[in-house]
Amino acid sequence: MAEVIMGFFDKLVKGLTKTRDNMSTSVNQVFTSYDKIDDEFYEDLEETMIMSDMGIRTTDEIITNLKKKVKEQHIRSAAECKQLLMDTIKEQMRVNESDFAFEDQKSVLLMIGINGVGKTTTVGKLANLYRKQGKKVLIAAADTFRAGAIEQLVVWAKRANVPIITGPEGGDPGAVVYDAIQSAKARDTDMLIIDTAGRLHNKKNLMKEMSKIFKILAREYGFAHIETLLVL
Ligand SMILES: Nc1nc2c(ncn2[C@@H]2O[C@H](COP(=O)(O)OP(=O)(O)O)[C@@H](O)[C@H]2O)c(=O)[nH]1
Ligand SMILES: [Mg+2]
Repeated sequence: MAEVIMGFFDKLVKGLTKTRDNMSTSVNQVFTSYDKIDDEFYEDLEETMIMSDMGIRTTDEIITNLKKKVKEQHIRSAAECKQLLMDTIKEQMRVNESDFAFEDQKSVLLMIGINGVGKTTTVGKLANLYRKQGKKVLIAAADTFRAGAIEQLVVWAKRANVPIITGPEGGDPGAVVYDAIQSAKARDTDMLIIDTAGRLHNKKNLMKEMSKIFKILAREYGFAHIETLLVL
């Protein structure tokens, strides 16, 4: 049983390498440290989940749902509560069918996230996936900031057999997006995938650049659905 549970937590945070070990070990520790379910147990669990980067709001929702279930099902031992927690987290993570509706209409995928998280790689993989599904895909290399970023994306575009719009290194990403939109219209593109430079929210000029990209998209390509993908 312990193995199954560990396996579940491992799967849950797969990819979040930093979180994975921390989360599965520490959450399991909470369950083994308490016999009874009391306020202290919930507090400890909540704290552990927040410390594992589950996010305060998500943790709060999960704990609230968990408490409700524990009450309804008259659960008393912490061990029994563990399965309930897993079920609750699973429910919380369920993705709605409508969340992927953008795949069936003219869409823009805007890849954002900090440096080195895998934005460019994801652009390449998604481009390949959608092209294989028979969609007309176009890539825009709007990361003009990092040296080598454009060439890296050109390689991915070639591999995926998808056209790409680039601009000069150090150039205006807004201009690349503008060109890409014109090209997408001319080609009747289904999926325009925009790679952007990694940025932190506290870098003012890079955030300004992002709002400019949004403005251009709204003005020039207003009929397309814009899906922002935050790569973590
Ligand atoms: N292990 C692993 N490495 C990845 C993954 N995605 C990207 N990488 C690697 O992480 C590094 C940064 O990826 P990149 O796509 O350039 O990140 P970006 O800066 O966000 O565009 C590269 O060396 C990639 O090969 C992934 O899913 N798993
Ligand atoms: Mg990149």
